[in-house]
Amino acid sequence: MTLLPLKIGITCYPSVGGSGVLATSLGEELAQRGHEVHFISYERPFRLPEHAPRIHFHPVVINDYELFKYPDYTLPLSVRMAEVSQQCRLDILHVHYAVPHATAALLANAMLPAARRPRIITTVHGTDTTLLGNDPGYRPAIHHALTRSDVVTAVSHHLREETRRVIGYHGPIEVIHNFYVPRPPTRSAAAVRHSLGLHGETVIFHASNLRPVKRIDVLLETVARLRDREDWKLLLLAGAPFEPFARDRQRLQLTDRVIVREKVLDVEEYLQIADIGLFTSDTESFCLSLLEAMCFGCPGVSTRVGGIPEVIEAGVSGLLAPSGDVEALGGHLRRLLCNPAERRQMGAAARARARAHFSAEIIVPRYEAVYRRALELPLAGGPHD
Ligand code: GMT
Repeated sequence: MTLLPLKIGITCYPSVGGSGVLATSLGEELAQRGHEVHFISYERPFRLPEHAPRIHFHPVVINDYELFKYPDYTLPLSVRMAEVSQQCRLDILHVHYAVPHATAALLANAMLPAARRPRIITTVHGTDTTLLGNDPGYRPAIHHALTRSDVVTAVSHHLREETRRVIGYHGPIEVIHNFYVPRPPTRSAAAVRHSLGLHGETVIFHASNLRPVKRIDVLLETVARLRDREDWKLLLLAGAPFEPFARDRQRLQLTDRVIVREKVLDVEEYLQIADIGLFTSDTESFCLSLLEAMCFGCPGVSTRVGGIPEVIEAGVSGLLAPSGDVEALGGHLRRLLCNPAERRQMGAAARARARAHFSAEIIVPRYEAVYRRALELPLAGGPHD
């Protein structure tokens, strides 16, 4: 049976960050599979191609009225969602990161006649549950939004359990892991190494937004444990200013060892020269950056937190250590630095695992199945909403 293509609205944070990257890739993949995709956000997602067939972008205009101490995003977003749903006859509105996107989607549906309401799919990504879910100013709103969504998905089993525990939401949550589609780098590996002043060093790779949960202090302390004679550099792609950590880098005598690049958009340029991924987060629902590194044949050394054990098979595709355990993390790094053969073997296993479990071919059909199932459901809420 041939299934008709769907009209799908996607709302996400457009800036550098795992949930936005995932949502953008999903939209691109859906459009390539024949669906019509409408992104609704305050900015064009940074990885969204300008002229791709069946991809549209609808900006949300936010006015900064003097009478508001804080500009409001939720209401203009909900109005835009309602307009796009009505004009483009959306079947599905898929919101990534619950706050405030899921609430705005519910509000949009309440503004629409019943026949024009898209089904609402909410994907929780991490801190919407683990951080904001612990804030009494947000928790009841998140609980309400999840309860009223047609389908809720989470990016790991761990996040599903946390959403139940922290938010107290006990409805169904489908686990759909992250996926990643690398883009071909535009420069050669040799050109990138040259631009970074690298010679034969092994490259330890880290990319994140440097928020406290990423434990950049632990990351720097870990590499500081490596013996001097080992030939390595840490390449740190920072989605936020590195300046607050510059003193630590100096104190630990790492100035020559740590290369920082801020606000990098073309992450693949650097991933292609990475040898070992290093991730030291206190919590992580999945860790898309770790998967990105795995796709480039890079074994990960990481903390055993959150959903990370669902991504790495410890001892096969990477090595895990307890949260904050600088000694253990440093030991793992040293092991991979000193054993290139083992490193390459684990890297190959990491790449194979990424392909087998976290590729677009595996993950995107799972979202399509969720959409088709949601369309079979009676409209959530009903006309009284
Ligand atoms: O890691 C961040 O702080 C960014 C955050 C986001 O919302 O963009 O990432 C979250 O979503 C990613 C995509 O699902 C996950 O891979 C990250 O693990 C998750 N971050 C946390 O749980 C801290």
